[in-house]
Amino acid sequence: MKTKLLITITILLGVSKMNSQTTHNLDWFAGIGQNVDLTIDVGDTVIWTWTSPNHTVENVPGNSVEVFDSGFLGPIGSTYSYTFTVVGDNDYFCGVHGAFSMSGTITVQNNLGVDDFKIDSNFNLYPNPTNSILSISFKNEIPNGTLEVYDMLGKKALSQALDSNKLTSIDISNLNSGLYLIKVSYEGKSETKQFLKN
Ligand SMILES: [Cu+2]
Repeated sequence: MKTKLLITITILLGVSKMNSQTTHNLDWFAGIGQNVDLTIDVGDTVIWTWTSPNHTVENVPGNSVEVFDSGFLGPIGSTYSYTFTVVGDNDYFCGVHGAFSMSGTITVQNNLGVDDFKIDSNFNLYPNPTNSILSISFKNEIPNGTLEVYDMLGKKALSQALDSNKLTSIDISNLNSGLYLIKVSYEGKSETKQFLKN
């Protein structure tokens, strides 16, 4: 059911291919810093590639919903691959160089399609696709909240405060063409939809 919905909506949006499972690549080297962060969907795979020698990739015990450990790998060009299957945050670091030099967080979210296309959705986007102003209309008044736009790699592209109007809009003219997610958060809830920037 979910797959059919996704396929239908993908065709409607004129996108020829959208994999539900994505592979994300990260370079992994001494001194990369403490913000080697990614936001991914359940079922996505992250591949770390050693671009300097001698590291591990391992979860921070107690600050990670999954347990993973590459073990020590020496040579440049070594890779470690892990597929995330649980929603939540995973802090991780290099056990050789330490968290100060090499660490980050993999945030795992629900797949698209679970909440995005539910019938009792509280907001609508139009026009979609668009290349400049995306309007967002709500069924009910929105007290206070935020509106965030993410690209398909999970990188935040825009964010804006929501006011208490039923209708708001966001200027997306500076975004590159492609698929994006818009996440609306209010009263401790959030809802995500897709739009196409053309
Ligand atoms: Cu290291």
